Amino acid sequence: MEEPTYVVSQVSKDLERHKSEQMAQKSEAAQLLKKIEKIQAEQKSIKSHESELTRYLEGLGADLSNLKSQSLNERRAASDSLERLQEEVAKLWIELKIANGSVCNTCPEKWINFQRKCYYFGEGAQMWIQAKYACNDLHAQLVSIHSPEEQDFLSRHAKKDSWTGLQDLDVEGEFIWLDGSPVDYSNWRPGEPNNQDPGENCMMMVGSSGQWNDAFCRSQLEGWVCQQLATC
Ligand SMILES: [Ca+2]
Ligand SMILES: [Ca+2]
Repeated sequence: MEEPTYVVSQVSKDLERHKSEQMAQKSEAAQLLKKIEKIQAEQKSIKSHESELTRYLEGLGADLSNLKSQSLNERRAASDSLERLQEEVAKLWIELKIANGSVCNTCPEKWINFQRKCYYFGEGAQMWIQAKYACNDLHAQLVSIHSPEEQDFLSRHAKKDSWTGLQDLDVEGEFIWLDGSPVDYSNWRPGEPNNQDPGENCMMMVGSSGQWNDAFCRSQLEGWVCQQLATC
């Protein structure tokens, strides 16, 4: 049989060892916890970086699409100005030829020349807006009229009720020509323009007389007259 003192000392030793083992485990656990916290913090920081990066990329994308639409608009504006300039040059060229005494009376086939313009007398049921586009398709515009002589020429050639380029679509009662030329002559039928219901905003030349009437733009007339400048 062992001595009691020995047994006590043995148990005490075991207890000490056990305690120190427990402490080691605790410190190991604490270290692990620290590691986990560190990893969690890193994950958090990565996530926040990720969302920052995403925002940055989205910002870049928006900038890029802004730039694209900006440059598209600029290109459009430039091509509009170029077109206007070309028209101006063409007009000036003709002015110059006239000033030099040249006669500008060349018109495309099926067009009729009078003074400085060529006229196309379109036929077939068209609303005003359709007639406008039909002229545009021919690289022309609905006609504008500026003198009794021009009116007389048109009255002789337009046998049907015909759409022209005079309209007060923007401001009621303020008639303007589509080609931007001044309203310096008129040939209204007595009592016109009367803007009858449901609102008459497009001028037609009456076939029988050539006199003017403001008509309902969506009426289908049988005729329409286009103009372009004669070439030299
Ligand atoms: Ca009107
Ligand atoms: Ca009328």
